[in-house]
Amino acid sequence: MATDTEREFRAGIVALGGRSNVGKSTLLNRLVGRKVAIVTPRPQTTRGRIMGVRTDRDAQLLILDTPGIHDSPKDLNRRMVDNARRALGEGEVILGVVEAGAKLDPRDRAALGELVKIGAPLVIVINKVDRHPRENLLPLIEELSREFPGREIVPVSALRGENLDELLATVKAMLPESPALMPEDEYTDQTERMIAAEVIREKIFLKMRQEIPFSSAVRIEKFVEETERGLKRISAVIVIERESHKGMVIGAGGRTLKEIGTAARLELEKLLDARVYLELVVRVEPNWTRDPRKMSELGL
Ligand SMILES: Nc1nc2c(ncn2[C@@H]2O[C@H](COP(=O)(O)OP(=O)(O)O)[C@@H](O)[C@H]2O)c(=O)[nH]1
Ligand SMILES: [Mg+2]
Repeated sequence: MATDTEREFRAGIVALGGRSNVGKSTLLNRLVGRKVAIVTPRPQTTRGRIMGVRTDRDAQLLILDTPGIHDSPKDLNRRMVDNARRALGEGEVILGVVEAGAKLDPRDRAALGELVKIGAPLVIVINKVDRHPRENLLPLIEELSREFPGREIVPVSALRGENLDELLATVKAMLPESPALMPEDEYTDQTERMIAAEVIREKIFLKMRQEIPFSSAVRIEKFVEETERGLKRISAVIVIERESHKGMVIGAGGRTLKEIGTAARLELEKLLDARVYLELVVRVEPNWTRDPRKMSELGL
């Protein structure tokens, strides 16, 4: 019988790929067991590489979330796709996430085609099975196995946490034998500053319409811990591109900005396990989405 010390342990980097909005970030949060990546109903929410860590008795997964691969002439979007490609290149296993449906979405086919080219072992994950009738699943699996022969295909619902055990077993079997790569209690490589900026950005995505979310960013200017009071004081700037957007983000009597701030603060208090004092201001920085230095300073 195998004793604990004989049992093999596996560890490695698992990268999530696929087009925007298929549920990569939701899947990451599920696999980690807590929120490490922001999620919204809108595409292009994720901008950079975000690592979540899952440690089990038999394996440790360093899971990389990536922005969706998409075509766009915009500098900001190109940078997001570059970030995605770089992170995907790190994957020892790639999870190619597609959406369930009666047929394979052509955009998912294209995304999988790109992921195959990277060359790392690829698992195809059919997500959102909860949204579609069961009888659609088999034809979709057949279509995928015809087009991408020899690949493991695992249907899941990231939202409901369905069939993740099968996905985990499949992925673990593909990882190399290795001791843990991160401390066991670590769940992300993001700093609290980064988490704060992302959560504020999520609330902007949820509150604002049109292109405002896509052309805004968040800069944390101050992050002070008052440990003895269990308080974190955060000052953040919402960076937007156009003067005409300023009034919309602030809202009549400052209402919209206040709602963004309150939603962000409440969530941050949970995530950072502390009381949070959040000060938010809006600043116009024309053309930041075209300025490489600004973009990297804003975490892109
Ligand atoms: N019904 C359903 N919705 C999901 C599932 N996974 C993700 N979503 C939703 O799809 C949208 C995009 O999710 P997100 O994780 O941000 O996608 P990403 O752009 O690939 O990272 C959000 O509204 C999620 O709540 C799922 O398994 N079932
Ligand atoms: Mg995402």
